[in-house]
Amino acid sequence: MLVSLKHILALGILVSSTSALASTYTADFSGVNSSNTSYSSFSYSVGGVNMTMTAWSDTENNLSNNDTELESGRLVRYGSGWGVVNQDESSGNSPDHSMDNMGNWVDFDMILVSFSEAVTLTGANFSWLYNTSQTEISVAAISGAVASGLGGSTWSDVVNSAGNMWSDSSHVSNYYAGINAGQTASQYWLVGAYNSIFNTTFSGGSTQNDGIKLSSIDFNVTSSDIPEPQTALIMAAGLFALILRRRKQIS
Ligand SMILES: [Ca+2]
Ligand SMILES: [Ca+2]
Ligand SMILES: [Ca+2]
Ligand SMILES: [Ca+2]
Repeated sequence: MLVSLKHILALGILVSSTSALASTYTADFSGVNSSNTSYSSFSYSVGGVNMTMTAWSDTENNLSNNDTELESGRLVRYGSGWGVVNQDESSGNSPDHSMDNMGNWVDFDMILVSFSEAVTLTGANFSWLYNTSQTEISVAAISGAVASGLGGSTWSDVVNSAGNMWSDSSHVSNYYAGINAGQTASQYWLVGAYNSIFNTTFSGGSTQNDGIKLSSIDFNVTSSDIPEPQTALIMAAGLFALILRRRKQIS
């Protein structure tokens, strides 16, 4: 067996370049066969990453436009996507049973996705849209403290808290919205109907016409288990030393 230094170095470079890539996953909810079933929370798992989803909307206090504090709602399956039925809505009404910002009271529905490890959301797909040309979504990466304190907070509190790691909005085109969170990784993500309070770079969205049903989420995991380039090179050097020693022993 001829193993040259060149081969070992090539192996090292291959390992190091592979390890720099994040693992990409799609949480595809379209296969969840539970149409018209409502949940206070729903757990899902893909590629060893677990996630728990809950629904939130600013519906606390009176039935009015002044009900700005958050309380939990219901996740409801319609067809192959998730809608949100908040405390001021009834499940039979469309588009209220979607994840929306429409209705008598301007309540902004969002889903909190709690992951078992830090991830970076990169996109979301929708199985249904109220409006195919003017739909936007808002997304935020938040700390665990903010996630566990949503009840009684306002969306403004969430955006302005120190635990807001990243937030912005994006257009939905062909039932897909890209999420450009860069390198931001978090265990806790909010995804929901467009709310301009989350805008950072985004502008041009329109509210009170957004209703969506979430069918899948794309995310990256940059695992600490993946060897760093330096580690890979040290491993390659160790392997080279081992082979040299064996060749010496043979000769
Ligand atoms: Ca709703
Ligand atoms: Ca509504
Ligand atoms: Ca409200
Ligand atoms: Ca809109």
